[in-house]
Amino acid sequence: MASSEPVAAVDVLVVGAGITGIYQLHRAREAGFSALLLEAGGGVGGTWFWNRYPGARFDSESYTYAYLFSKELFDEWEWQEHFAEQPEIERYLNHVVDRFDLRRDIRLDARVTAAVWDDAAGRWVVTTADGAAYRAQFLVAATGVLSVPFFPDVPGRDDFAGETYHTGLWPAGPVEFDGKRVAVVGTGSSGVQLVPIVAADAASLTVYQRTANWCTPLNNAPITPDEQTRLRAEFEAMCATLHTSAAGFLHEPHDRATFDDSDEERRAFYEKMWNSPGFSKLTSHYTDLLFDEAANAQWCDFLAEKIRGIVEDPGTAERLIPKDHRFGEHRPPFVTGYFEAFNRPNVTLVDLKQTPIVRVTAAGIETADGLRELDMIVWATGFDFGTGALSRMGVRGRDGLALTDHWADGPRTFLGVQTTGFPNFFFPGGPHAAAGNNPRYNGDQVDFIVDTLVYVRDRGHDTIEVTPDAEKIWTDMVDRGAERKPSFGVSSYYFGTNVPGKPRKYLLNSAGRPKLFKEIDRVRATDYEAFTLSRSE
Ligand code: NA7
Repeated sequence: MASSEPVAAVDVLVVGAGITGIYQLHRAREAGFSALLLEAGGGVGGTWFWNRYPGARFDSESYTYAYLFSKELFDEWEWQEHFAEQPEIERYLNHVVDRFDLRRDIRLDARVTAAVWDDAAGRWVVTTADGAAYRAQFLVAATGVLSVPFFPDVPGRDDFAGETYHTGLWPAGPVEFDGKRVAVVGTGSSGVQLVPIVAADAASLTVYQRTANWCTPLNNAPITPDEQTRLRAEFEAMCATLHTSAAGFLHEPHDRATFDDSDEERRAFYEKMWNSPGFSKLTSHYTDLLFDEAANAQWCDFLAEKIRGIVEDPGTAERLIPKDHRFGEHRPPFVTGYFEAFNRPNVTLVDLKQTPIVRVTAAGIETADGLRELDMIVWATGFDFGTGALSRMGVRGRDGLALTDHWADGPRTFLGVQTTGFPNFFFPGGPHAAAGNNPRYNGDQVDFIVDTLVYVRDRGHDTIEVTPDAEKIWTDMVDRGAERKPSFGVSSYYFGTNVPGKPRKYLLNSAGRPKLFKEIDRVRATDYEAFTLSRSE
């Protein structure tokens, strides 16, 4: 359809049917706005729609990642495991969409290709790939931070004659590994989740690792009937913790530093950490883990010893032990049977620092030590994090300003929700959001945005736009905070350094969720002085 006539005109247009966009649609409708959601995929779920590779699962506890806005919803959905797998997550998100009758306001297979602010009309004009146009007073891009898969620029990548996949674009149909010679390139969170599953079926699996990661056990388990009962009984207390915790988890923070304990006590504590679930290895660890090099090194030594204890081949074990960064400098992956997979006779680790990829050929991958013939290559090579989706959406604000030009040196935001020159445009869960359990702080941003839309409406305004000063203060705060060392994720995709040519800028909020809370409170207390509000006469 090529049309200048909008197919729909709404108060709030949401882009993206991931966990944030679904919540945004629900909240906007509840607040009395007409709303519509455009989603590029053929189903809802966002990250949990596209990342359907075998082994994809939460690294946050299922019930802490789930929506908390409805006790009824919480009561009726029984998560099967503490860390749910992708199919259950996708079922859950579909259930939410149906449960709250959201599907009638969701358009699937609607990829946004342009979003242009019409200043005279005070409306956004949003176009999808099929040429359909939509008009909206407010545009909310809930397009995610891990939604644009990154393929490395390896010579000959398209020449490969076998099957090719990316973990972040996994097909809905079955992918058979049985009897095949499979390569997995990349050992971030996605690659290390996939490896044990491929290893169990494939004739051979070659894992191409550029950087070893500090992987620790996820320690997943089914949720027992007793635990299900307790979760429901303690719902209010759980919400109180999740709504206020700095990282959005239930884990109890520890009150001791590494060298407060004797060697023996420390050893026992490390064992406890090794056996504890998911992110508690960061959030419940010694208080100085990320701030004291010697403390961090003690934990890394313990982890290296664990890896050596699991992986039978000493050379492979050494290659799997990170030598170039400390624990927490990369986002730590959590694993189930990852190190054990390397004890299988069909699994080989290739260290790309020793033998880099030369090219991909029709037959397989050629590294500095020769060609390995393959039937399948899986690129587990990550994403254009943070700004990837927003910079591909053709966003133009006041006076035709392109978002990509405004952000040429990295994102500029206030609270990670608005940017100057783009009136009535919001992007919850985008760059400069806090780090931790995503739905919690993305949900904080959605709640703030809905309150803001209500504020604009109730005071008879038409537009709201963050001032250049407020944008600068927040952006400078993020950039300065990220240079303090050691900080979380200092050498990782959090800085965009995995994508050639991308400016090195911190893409999360270095001050975390408490700062977001504080600044939202300040916005309210100062009657939105960080924003310019206007009405058309
Ligand atoms: P990540 O964590 O960005 O991991 C990508 C992996 O791909 C990582 O091991 C990279 O090595 C590797 N990579 C990237 N480019 C290349 C090239 N050119 N050659 C070889 N290897 C390469 O993405 P994931 O999908 O695993 O996880 C993303 C997030 O999803 C994760 O943090 C969770 O939040 C869920 P590198 O480390 O750059 O040397």
